[in-house]
Amino acid sequence: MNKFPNDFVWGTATSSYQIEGAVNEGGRGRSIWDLFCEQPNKILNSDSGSTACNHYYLFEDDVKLMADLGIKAYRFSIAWPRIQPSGEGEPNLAGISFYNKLIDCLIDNDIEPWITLYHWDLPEDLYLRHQGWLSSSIVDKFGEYARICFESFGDRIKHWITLNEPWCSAVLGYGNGHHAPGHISNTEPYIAAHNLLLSHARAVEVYRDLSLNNDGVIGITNNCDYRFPLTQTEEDINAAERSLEFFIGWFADPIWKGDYPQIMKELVGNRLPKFTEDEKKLILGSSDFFGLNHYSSMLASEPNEGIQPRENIAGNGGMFEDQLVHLSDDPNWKKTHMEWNVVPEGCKELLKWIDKRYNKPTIYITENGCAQDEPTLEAAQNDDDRIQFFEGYINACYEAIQDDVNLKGYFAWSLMDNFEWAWGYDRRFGLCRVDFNTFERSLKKSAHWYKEVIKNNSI
Ligand code: GBH
Repeated sequence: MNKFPNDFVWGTATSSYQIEGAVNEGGRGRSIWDLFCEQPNKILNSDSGSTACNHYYLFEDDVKLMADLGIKAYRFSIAWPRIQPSGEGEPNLAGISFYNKLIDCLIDNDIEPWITLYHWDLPEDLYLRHQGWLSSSIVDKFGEYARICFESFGDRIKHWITLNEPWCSAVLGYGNGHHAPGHISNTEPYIAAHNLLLSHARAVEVYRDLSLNNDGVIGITNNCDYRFPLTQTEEDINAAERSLEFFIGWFADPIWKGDYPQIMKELVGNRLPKFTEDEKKLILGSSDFFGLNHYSSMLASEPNEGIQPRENIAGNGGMFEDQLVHLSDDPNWKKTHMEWNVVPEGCKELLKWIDKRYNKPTIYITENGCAQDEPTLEAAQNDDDRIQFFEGYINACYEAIQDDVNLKGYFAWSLMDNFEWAWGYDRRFGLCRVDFNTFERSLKKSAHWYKEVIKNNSI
C-alpha cells in the first residue's frame, strides 16, 4: 500500500455554470456563457447550462453524496452574476444567501469548502458594455467582487482560488473561440491573459489587506498538459521546454518569477503586453500555493520550418503557432472520450518540472479526471476505465511525493456529470452519474473506488 501524508487533502471539484442551473433564479444576472450558448453551432446539441444538474435546488443532496464518499474538501466556484448581477455595484443578497447555505451545509458535514472566485461565467454586462477581459477596467471590478466574497464568506473559508485556468479564458475564449465569448484572434489572448493576471493580483492584494486573521490562504489555479520531447535530440528537448513555458510559464512565471518567460517575449514580440515595475511587484508572490489542473500530455518536436518568429499569423490557431512547436500523440497512448491522451507519467513529470522551476511551492492538484463514453446507467456503474485512469494518476502523485514534491492535495474532477462547456452533456466526467431528465444521481464504480482511497489514505 502506498500511503499518503496524514494531512493530504482528498476532494472533488465542480464549477457554478456547469452544475447550478436555475439561471433566472435568486436575482442572478446573465453571464457570457448564457449568451454563448444561445449562439448557433457553438455547443454540441445546442445544450446550455440553464438547468445543468439543478444543483441550485439540490445542493443538500450533493453535499450528502460527498459526505457518503468521505470527501474532506469540496472545491466549487461562485457565479459572479449571482453576487453582482451586472458585474458591479451592490451585492445581491439572494446570491450571497445561496452560497452561505451551501458553505454551512458543507461545514456541518465536515467538508472543507474551497472557493474559486471565477470559473469562466463573467457577468454579461461586463462583456457587452466594458469589453470583458480585454479592458484593464476589469481589474478594479474583479477586486470589488472579490472583496464582497471575502467579507461575506471569509470567516469560514480557509482556501481561496482567484481564477480557474486563465489559459482557457484567454486561449479558448479569445484565441480559437471554442469558449465564451468566442473571439478568434492572435493578439487578444495575450491582452486577456494580462488583465486576468492583474485581476488575480488585485484580488490577492484586497484579501491580504483585509487581514481576516483566520489562517486563510489564497492562490490561483492554472492548467497545464505535459509535453514530452518526441526524440532525445536537443531540438525536441527544447521544443518540449518551450511549449511548457508557453503553457504554464505564461501564467506562473509572472507570479513566481516576476515576469513573462523570455522565450515568449522573443517569439510573441510586441503582441505580448508589458508589466510596469509596480505591476511586477504586485504580481510577484501573489499566490500562497500552486493550484494545478492537469489532464493530459502530448509529444513536442521542432517544426520543420524551424523556430524563426512568424509574422502575420492571423486568426484561429495563431496563438498555438506562436510557440513554434509541433505537437503529436504517441499511438500507444490510450485516449479518453475527449480524445485526450492518458499518460500518468506526464503528471509526475509535470509536478517535478513545477517543483524545480518555481522552487518547491506547495502544490494542490485542483482538478484531474477523465470523460468516458457512458450511454447508459449500467455503463456508468462499470466505469473501469475511469478507475484505471485515477489509479494511474494518483499513483503518479504518490511517486512525485516520494521524489520530494510538495504535493498536499488532490481534487477529482468531477463530483458528478455536468455541463461540459462546448461538449454540452455529451461528455461525462463525474464520479456520480446524473440523469439529466430526472436529475437523479447515482454513484459510479469509480466513486466506490475513490471512497476506499480516501478512507485508507493510500493507493
Ligand atoms: C477543465 O479544463 C475545466 O476547468 C473544467 O471546467 C472542465 O469541465 C474540465 O477541464 C474538463 O474539460 O494538449 O491540445 O490536447 C481543462 C483544460 C485544456 C485540458 C486543453 C486539456 C487539452 C489540449 N483543458 N487540454 S491539448
